[in-house]
Amino acid sequence: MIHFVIVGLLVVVMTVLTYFGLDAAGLADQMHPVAASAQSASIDQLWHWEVMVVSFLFSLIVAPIIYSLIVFRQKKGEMKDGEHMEGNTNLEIGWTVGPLIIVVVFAYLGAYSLGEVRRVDPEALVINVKARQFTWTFEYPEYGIVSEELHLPVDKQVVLKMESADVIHSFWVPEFRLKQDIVPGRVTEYRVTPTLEGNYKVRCTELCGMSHYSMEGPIVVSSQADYDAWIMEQQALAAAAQTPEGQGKLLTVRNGCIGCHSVDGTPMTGPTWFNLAGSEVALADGTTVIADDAFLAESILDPNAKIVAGFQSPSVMPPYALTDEEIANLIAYIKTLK
Ligand code: HEC
Ligand SMILES: [Cu+2]
Repeated sequence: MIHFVIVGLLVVVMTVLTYFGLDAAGLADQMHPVAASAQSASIDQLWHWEVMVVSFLFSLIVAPIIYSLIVFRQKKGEMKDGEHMEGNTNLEIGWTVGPLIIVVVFAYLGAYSLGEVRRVDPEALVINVKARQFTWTFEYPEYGIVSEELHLPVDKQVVLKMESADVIHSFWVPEFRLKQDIVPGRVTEYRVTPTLEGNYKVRCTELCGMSHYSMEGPIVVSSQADYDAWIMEQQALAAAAQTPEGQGKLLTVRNGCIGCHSVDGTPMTGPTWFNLAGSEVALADGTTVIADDAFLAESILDPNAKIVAGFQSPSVMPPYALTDEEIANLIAYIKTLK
């Protein structure tokens, strides 16, 4: 009997030590980045209970093993076999019912948390998200705005309707605690109510190609007033972009070109557009070509037709089906980059 009491105490002590050890190592509650959404509360709570139960189960197994190894080891000169035992009904009932209760309780907590996370606000702000290698584009259908930054008003539910232009991506904002895959051919939803003003980042968490690591986008959660001001500013910018060059610039955001091409000479996945128009471009096959309108148009419509020297063949750039007018606007814009 005394053994049970001692082991019981050891389990309790070890549970506490394991929990605080995990916490100190940044694996329990302290690990989290700041919680910035209404949805994070129930998720953090669930995680908290899971780490507690994990600490207890770990101790429940390890403490008796270590205790038995030390206390019941074979004494010097002792040659007998151990006592023979067969079955223990109480133990079997215990290890069936105990885990059953834990699983049922966590199923309940999990379902509760999922319900909280999915709770629909019919007034939610709708934003369309386009994910493509390797950029995020956010479209505000109510306002006719397209942006590379996701601006959200605080304390208002937003539903992101997300689509992929190519492969599977995943929308993850650690501070919001939620993550959702984006699968080609489907629209997936991500519902969140930001509760803390600040700057965050969306990261793609689905390995989606060469520059997956750089598939990040800024998120700004601000007061309703700042959000409204941003919307007005974006609307003004969109109105000012009625020139071919302006339209072209918008197209480079909308189509994710700037995820691979810089406009200021910075090296990225693709060649920079800075000083590109009219220049002599060395190609992978050893020849050169002048970057005139025809070359630029061909490069956009059929990237594999001519590969720029120093880049992979086949090209990592996807072919774009754009209208003649869109191509002309893009070229007009690229020509301004000097
Ligand atoms: C996934 C990355 C990626 C995206 C997105 C992308 N490109 Fe490219 N692009 C490249 C790479 C890599 C090359 C060089 C290889 C080649 O010639 O195809 C290239 C080449 C080009 C060239 C050839 C000339 C040069 O030196 O830059 C043009 C023009 C161009 N891209 C325009 C565009 C436009 C316009 C878009 C958007 C509609 C776009 N690209 C989207 C990666 C990309
Ligand atoms: Cu991705």
